[in-house]
Amino acid sequence: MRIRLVQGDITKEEADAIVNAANSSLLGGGGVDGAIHRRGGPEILAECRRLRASHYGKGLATGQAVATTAGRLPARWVIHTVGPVYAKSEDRSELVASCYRESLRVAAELGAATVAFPAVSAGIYGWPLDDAARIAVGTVREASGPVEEVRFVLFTADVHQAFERALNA
Ligand code: AR6
Repeated sequence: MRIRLVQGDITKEEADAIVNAANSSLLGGGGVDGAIHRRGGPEILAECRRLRASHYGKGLATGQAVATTAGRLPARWVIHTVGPVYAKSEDRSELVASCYRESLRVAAELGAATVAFPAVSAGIYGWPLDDAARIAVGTVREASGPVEEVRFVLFTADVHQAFERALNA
């Protein structure tokens, strides 16, 4: 699996699949989730509602991932995953790793060769950047499967630098 770092807006990324740092409701929110729904249009939310009704009445569990089409986005699919909220009192890093692994598993099922990830849990959910980057890079490095390229699309310079440090470590 080739790993690339990009600083930019994931909603503009031409990848087979882009990953959304969603919440368990699957009904949208702020951050990258808000940007994906805004730019992708109402079809993504309509599909999320259908998924909720058919499979996730209680919400999508933290660490899991599920795909919809990508509406008006240049990608073909959006893979929605739910990262954990950061907590000092408890080590939830395995749940962050699970987001990357499960998203890659869903991507493989879809036949996606290129997958773009944001820094899951590193925004509103409060994860320290270096820690979030280390888990993301470490998990993808250990992953195997048919996905050919993973692109980390980092919105701001500080997150991009944290991922650079993790990649060079
Ligand atoms: N492209 C790429 N990355 C982005 C973009 C974008 N367009 N916009 C923001 N980021 P966050 P979380 C970065 O908060 O911490 C939502 O309300 C952002 O700078 O989007 O997992 C959901 O509904 C940060 O580095 O996700 C959940 O309730 C990274 O994406 C909650 O936030 C993740 O920040 C999830 O929180």
